[in-house]
Amino acid sequence: MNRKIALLAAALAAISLGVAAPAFAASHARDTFIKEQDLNGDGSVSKEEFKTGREKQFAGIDANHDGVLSHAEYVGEFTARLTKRLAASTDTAEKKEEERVRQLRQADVRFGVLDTDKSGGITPAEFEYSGWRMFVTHDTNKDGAVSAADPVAEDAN
Ligand SMILES: [Ca+2]
Ligand SMILES: [Ca+2]
Ligand SMILES: [Ca+2]
Repeated sequence: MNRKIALLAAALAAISLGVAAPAFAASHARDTFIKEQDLNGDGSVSKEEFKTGREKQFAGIDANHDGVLSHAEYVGEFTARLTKRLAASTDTAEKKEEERVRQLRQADVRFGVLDTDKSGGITPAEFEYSGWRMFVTHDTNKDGAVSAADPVAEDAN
């Protein structure tokens, strides 16, 4: 192979990688979504399954059972899961700390997004709204279920 062709091949490889990477990330996100929400294990997340799962999740986060997720409850529940995940990770202590800080910052941002009316608490309606937006994003073929049959949207992540 002469040098020009080799350069061209490398450039083409870089381009196709650039196109493939977001799709891969999106399909990874879809598959994680299915793994987390597919309660009966048939590989597809129905609307009913998703609704049941989200209600359970809400109840699990609402530690004081007042029907609203406070910032402390939301971040606290996330921190507990994050701590478990980091404990199982083989990364260096330094990397884990970096990841912990980054993830907690993201959880803080997510709380702000979920709390659409900025009341300082997430209501069931707010939680449901964000859930359905996520469901609709993944259900790209609009058949009312999220499965591997849904082509991944390039901009979903
Ligand atoms: Ca299912
Ligand atoms: Ca609460
Ligand atoms: Ca679908």
